[in-house]
Amino acid sequence: MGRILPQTAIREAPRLRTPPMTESSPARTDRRPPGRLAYAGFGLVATLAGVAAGHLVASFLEPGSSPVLAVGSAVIDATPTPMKEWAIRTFGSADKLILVGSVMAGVLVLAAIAGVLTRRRFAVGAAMLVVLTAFPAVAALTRAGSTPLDVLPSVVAAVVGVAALRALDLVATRGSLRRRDDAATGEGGEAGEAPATRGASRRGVLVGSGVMLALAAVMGGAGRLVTQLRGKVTEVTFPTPASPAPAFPEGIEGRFAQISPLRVANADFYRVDTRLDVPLVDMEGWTLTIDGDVENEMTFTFQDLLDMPLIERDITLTCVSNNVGGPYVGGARWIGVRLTDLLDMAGVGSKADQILSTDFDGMTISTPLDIATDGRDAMIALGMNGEVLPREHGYPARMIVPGLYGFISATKWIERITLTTYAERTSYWTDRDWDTDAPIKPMARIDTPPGLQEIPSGKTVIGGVAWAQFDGGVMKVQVQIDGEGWQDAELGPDVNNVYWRQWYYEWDAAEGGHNISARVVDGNGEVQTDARAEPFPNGASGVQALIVNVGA
Ligand SMILES: Nc1nc2c(c(=O)[nH]1)N[C@H]1C(S)=C(S)[C@@H](COP(=O)(O)O)O[C@H]1N2
Ligand SMILES: [Mo]
Repeated sequence: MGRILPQTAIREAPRLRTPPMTESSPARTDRRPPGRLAYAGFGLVATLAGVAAGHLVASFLEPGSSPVLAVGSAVIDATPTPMKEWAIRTFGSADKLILVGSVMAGVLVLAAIAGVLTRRRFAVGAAMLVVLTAFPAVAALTRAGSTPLDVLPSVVAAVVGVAALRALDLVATRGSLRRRDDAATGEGGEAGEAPATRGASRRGVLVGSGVMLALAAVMGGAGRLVTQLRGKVTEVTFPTPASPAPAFPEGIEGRFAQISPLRVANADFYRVDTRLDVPLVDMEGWTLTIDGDVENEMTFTFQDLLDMPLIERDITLTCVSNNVGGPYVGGARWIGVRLTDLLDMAGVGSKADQILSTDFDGMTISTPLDIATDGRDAMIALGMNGEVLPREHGYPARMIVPGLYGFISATKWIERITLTTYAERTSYWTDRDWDTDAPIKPMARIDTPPGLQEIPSGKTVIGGVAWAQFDGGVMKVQVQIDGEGWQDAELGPDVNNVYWRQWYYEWDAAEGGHNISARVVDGNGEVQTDARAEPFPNGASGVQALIVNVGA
């Protein structure tokens, strides 16, 4: 800054248009050295190439150490709770996509600036690229459970990015040793007509950029493929459980297709966690350790757990971030080992009041010990709906505690259970001010009719799912139309009192706008509260209200 640069004759050179080139023209060069815009493009292309190379390398090591994912994860961890809530509320399950997109957009803007800086002085632009890749390196290294190797993808990204930038710069300035002097005059290189020797091969630049973009796409795609191939799980045939679940009843989704299926298929099950990638934990080599305030520290392999008496249970899992009427809830059949069987083998000491579970990556979840051991079927689940857990849902093992929101109970990719106290240790979400004890609040959800969409008048069905874990389960679901009296809905089959229940209400819809609400009444006759609460800090409450437009 502040350096006054001498003007050169180039700046005042007459503006001659380059004559149109023909295919046979020997001088197939555009003689103007590329301008800022072109260099911004070089920055983008080089950065994309670097990021893609880093992504590919990461796919062979730890996919989460891929530069963009590492930065994204760091952003997630650093995001204050209210903003996270806002993102989940505003973007729903697309929140992660939007996060990664924003990170990428930010990176590309900086990459373009780095490219423009390169035009004047290569070292400056290159240095900026290196600084840019230092962020993911630091992010990857500071992640819980990271290894020094996690820095490699960022290093590769930096090296490939700078090399690509250099290559594009060289192609652009081929034959010119003085270009940078010209460029240093400011606008000169852009507006002026340079002698042929300084000319850049526009075709060379375009071809070079195109090749690099193609390489970036191939590397990015290959990285995805490698991760997918590595994502294959080891199939397991589960032995007959010592304590099987009763036969599963047929839901009413066959009659009313808009109502959620009684059992949600693994591929359709909601997913909520702090990760941007799908963790690749191997069943081979995986162990579960129980330590802390116990008589015997114990470690189990997957086979050890499979050899224990297994329990099979139908349990509805719910997320504390679920809004009234929201999608983060689902019922499935879980198979695994009773948590208290494991705790009994380890021998819990007298001080502990918290089960602190840790996942493969060091992420922690705390569960109240008294609740997890009060007789409910808390379990280390090894299977979901008859198959091993999908990677998204915790393969090879996770905790499930009926009646508690997932954030204080449902640790996926679990590797350690530490018996400790709330005074001594805190966990990921409680560090972010969420409550330590949060039973799932009873709620009815309307799945049909869809809100904000016109339905034809006449006979129709209002329906959905409802849950009131413990508290005697779902006794009734009631529907209210246009503020009139609450009417009892018909209930689907009763699975158990920790499982959701389908419901429907036949309605003769008259033309016009209507206001529809639904609420659950639990087994103790307790009516779902209509007091509105946000998800933070212990779960949303309130009665869902829907406006339905009925056409002619
Ligand atoms: N390791 C790990 N386990 C986790 C989480 C997480 O972020 N990391 N999220 C929890 C939350 S908030 C919920 S609601 C459930 C969701 O489980 P699902 O994704 O299988 O539906 O997992 C829980 N277990
Ligand atoms: Mo959650």
